[in-house]
Amino acid sequence: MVVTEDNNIDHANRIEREHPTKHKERDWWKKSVFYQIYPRSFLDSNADGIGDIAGIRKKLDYLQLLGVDALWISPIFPSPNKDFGYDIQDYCAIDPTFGTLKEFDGLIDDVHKRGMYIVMDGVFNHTSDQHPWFQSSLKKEDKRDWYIWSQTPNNWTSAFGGSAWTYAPTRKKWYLHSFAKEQPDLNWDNPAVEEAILSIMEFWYQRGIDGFRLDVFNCYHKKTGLPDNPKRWDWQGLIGGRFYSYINQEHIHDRDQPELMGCLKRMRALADRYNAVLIGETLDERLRYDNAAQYVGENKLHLAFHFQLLHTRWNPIKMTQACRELQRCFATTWPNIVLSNHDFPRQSKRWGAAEERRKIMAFLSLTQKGTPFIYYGEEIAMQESTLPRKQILDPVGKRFWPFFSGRDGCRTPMQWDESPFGGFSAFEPWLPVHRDYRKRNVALQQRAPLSVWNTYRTLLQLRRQHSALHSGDQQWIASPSACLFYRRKTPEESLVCLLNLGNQSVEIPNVAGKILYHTHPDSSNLLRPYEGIIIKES
Ligand code: TEU
Ligand code: CA
Repeated sequence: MVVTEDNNIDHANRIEREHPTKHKERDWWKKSVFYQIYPRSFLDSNADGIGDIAGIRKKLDYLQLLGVDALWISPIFPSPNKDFGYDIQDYCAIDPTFGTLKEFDGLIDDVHKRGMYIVMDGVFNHTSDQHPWFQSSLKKEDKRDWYIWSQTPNNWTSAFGGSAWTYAPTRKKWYLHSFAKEQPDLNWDNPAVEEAILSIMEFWYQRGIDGFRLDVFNCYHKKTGLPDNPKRWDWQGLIGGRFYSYINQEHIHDRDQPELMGCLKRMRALADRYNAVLIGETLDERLRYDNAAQYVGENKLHLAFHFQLLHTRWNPIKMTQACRELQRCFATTWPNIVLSNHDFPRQSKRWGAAEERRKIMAFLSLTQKGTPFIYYGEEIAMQESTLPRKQILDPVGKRFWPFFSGRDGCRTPMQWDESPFGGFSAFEPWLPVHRDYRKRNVALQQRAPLSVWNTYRTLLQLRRQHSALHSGDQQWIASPSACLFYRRKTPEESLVCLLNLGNQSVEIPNVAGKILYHTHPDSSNLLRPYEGIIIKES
């Protein structure tokens, strides 16, 4: 366990800090726009090439100016970094690379002073193999039943490729890991595990955080008896060999077990005491988002990621369908709109370099009903990096290159300005800054009125000013297939949003009212390719 003096400070200072729920409005998470920070890559304050908490604190003015409301910070807990923080060694401390607990308390306060919120990454399906719990389990000490051990491995496969089982000679048994072998799965059927995790969550709630993003929460429980998963044929399993072994079975026994509902209920009850939000990430290679939707609602999660749109290639018909599907899945709860994160190639790679596509997608994500998530760097349309093999750090990329070169490409340092290393650090960063940083950076885009950055900023301001955009219902209006037309409505106001993802101009429907916003610099009688318009109905 990595413990610094600061991490050891007694909790007296937190008592003097604001009561954790004081600043919060009910349902704050519905109105908020979240911004995901990958902390290693946001801003390095001490020139070691790795982003840190002090760096985030320096950029809070920036985030406030951009106009986001809440931050989700990828893991900052002590970690051997086999999966860059998603392998946690101590849940109640801060990795010294990122700073100290005291600095993190300072970050919480700074965020709250600005009327913003902060959410941590809860990686509770598995720990690091260096976590004292696993070390104790390995030695068959008191935590012996905290992980999943078996005399013989079954056929389950790891999401990172190959068998999900690794042999531990000390116990003469195999342990389960749904991801890397350094990420053993906790045994959630053991009530002591749930109790420990809940108290960790409370530790952070008491320090003032506003919620958790729950990493692969649908993997927590496993079917009793650990039966084999049925085989499934998927042609993609032929490409990339072992990596894709994961998709060649039906994951019916290693995920989505009924015990999960009880667990979520208890997690929610705790979160409610702090008016904290729970945002779940489901693991599902088949992208069945009605599956994610079942975990959202009363006694369950507030939000669950819906990655269908993110996984759709640039095809206006499929993309508009994905939006309808999203609204349908969460019609009685609340949708979440996510276009990028730290696991998938950036939009520029998936959807082409044209900036007008970034702008229309910003429009789509910030004007529909739901809670939007913006991944750092997308507000300047950062490009995906392609790294040579020897620079690949992501374990998935290392293992499966050249079939899959991993996730480093979307995790490169934030491009702040044109100074060396993009203003991210005074020292060579842990991953190289994308070579276009002199042409693409925050400073330049802030000065260019029609930049992607200014499009985000304007839309974020509008969203704040208009309750219909952040809280209204969404009603579909008939539209050509490459377009989405919808009305956002509260008792006070009604806004009609029109957007065209296609490459043909279409007629603008007859709406009585005045234009509140349009993505294009000039107006036209037609809705042009990649154009978005908001009309305030009279
Ligand atoms: O991700 C879940 C996950 O398995 C995929 O998104 C993953 O990136 C893919 O299978 C491999 O390409 C979560 C985290 O977001 C991810 O960063 C972690 O690596 C993973 O869980 C394990 O904690
Ligand atoms: Ca640093």
